[in-house]
Amino acid sequence: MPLPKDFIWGVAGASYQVEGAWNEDGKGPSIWDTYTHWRNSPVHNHETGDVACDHYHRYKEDVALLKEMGVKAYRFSISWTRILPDGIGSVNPKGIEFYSSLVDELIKNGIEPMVTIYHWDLPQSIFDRGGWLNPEIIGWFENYTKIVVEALSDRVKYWFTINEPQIFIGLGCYLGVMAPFKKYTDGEIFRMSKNVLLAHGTAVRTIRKYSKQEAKISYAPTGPSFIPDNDSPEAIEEARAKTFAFDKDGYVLSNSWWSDPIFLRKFPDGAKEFFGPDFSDFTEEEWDIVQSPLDFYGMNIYAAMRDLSKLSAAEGNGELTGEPLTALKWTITPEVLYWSAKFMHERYKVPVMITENGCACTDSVHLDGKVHDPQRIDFLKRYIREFYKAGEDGIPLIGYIHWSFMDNFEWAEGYDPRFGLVYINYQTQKRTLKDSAYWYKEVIETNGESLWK
Ligand code: PNW
Repeated sequence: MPLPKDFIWGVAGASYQVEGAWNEDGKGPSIWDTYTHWRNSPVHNHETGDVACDHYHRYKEDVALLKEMGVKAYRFSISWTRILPDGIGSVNPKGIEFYSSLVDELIKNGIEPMVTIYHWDLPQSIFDRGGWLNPEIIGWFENYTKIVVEALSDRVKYWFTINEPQIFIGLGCYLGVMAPFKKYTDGEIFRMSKNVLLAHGTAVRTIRKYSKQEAKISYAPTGPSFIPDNDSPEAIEEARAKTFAFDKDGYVLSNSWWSDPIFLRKFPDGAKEFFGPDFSDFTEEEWDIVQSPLDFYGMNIYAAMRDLSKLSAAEGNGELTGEPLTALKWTITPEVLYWSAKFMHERYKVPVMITENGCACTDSVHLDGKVHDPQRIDFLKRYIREFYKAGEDGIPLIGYIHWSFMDNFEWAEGYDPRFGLVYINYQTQKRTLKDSAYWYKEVIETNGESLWK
């Protein structure tokens, strides 16, 4: 059976991207609040998450939509500054109340809540104290995690510590194209990375210690995934090697930079030499924390990387001429779900869950009042079939979580890219299920069998 009977079909979102209510009921500011309000904000059209999908006020309506779609799980993130307005110090009861009510509503409707503790909305006051560069953040994150686990773990079983360190450190602090839109040196990125890894591991231990039920824990990394050019063992080996390469120019975006420490108790080969005097190893005690066992491997995955050196036709950005692209111009490469599931499982030896996958399309409400999105249906059918094939090859697969539940604030790109199965009219907040939502419903009902018709 390629997909087990209890395979988890879900959808995802994240606090800053959907909630709105940015300063309501005692919520403190995060770096995304600060930088989107900045007069030099680099975000598309100076858009902000102030209102977003107004999910904070409409969560009951939204859970009803999840139910209508038949999803089994909803992956959402907690806003640190709703719980702790200053990141540390006193707890905001209204923040706890919101997430507790959301969890109740999900459970009442038979939907498994899955919590991401950190999806990039760092408290501004913690950023002011040095953010991820300050080792005290490990204890602050531990304290925040403990509060959330104590409040929700009687009903929440699935936890993700952090979402995509590749992006919040890599794109946020290395390339500087996401909040805090700042470029740090390699030495600083090295220290930040160690703090992130220790905060992650400490959070895993905190969840295990305080959870009121047996928890299932992972994190949700992304990273450059390569697919073989052909079926030969050499091509497969090459793709595998590139997927885990410590790339000097893009190490912070890589898979191995984050997952080798967590699963293999080591920095990737080449790291020590690259950082030189900036390198300092973890102590054995710290390695124990970083390597705290996880129950499965979460993968946020959208497109395969290309080997630029092999693309004679390619100039610049390395796309093949006329290659199929999504509305964000990400390449459509379905096999990436097959190969990544295989490569990650072989290396890290745990079952695999797709924690994000999907595409941006230029959706609109058609004259008949519906949102027809055949491109998304075709995209998903191709991608999920490949994941299914990995199951047929014996890779243990435990879930597929689509990004995203509804259209939302796509970070620096603002509201243009629409990733949702639910269309949002941002002027009226009217929600409309897209054709793909009904298509997904059938995939869920048949546990994937309808993918093949
Ligand atoms: C993920 N890339 O981010 C995030 O987890 C989501 O919050 C986001 O909305 C979603 O994917 C769609 O972008 C990524 O440049 C951002 O390769 C950028 C990349 C990958 C993932």
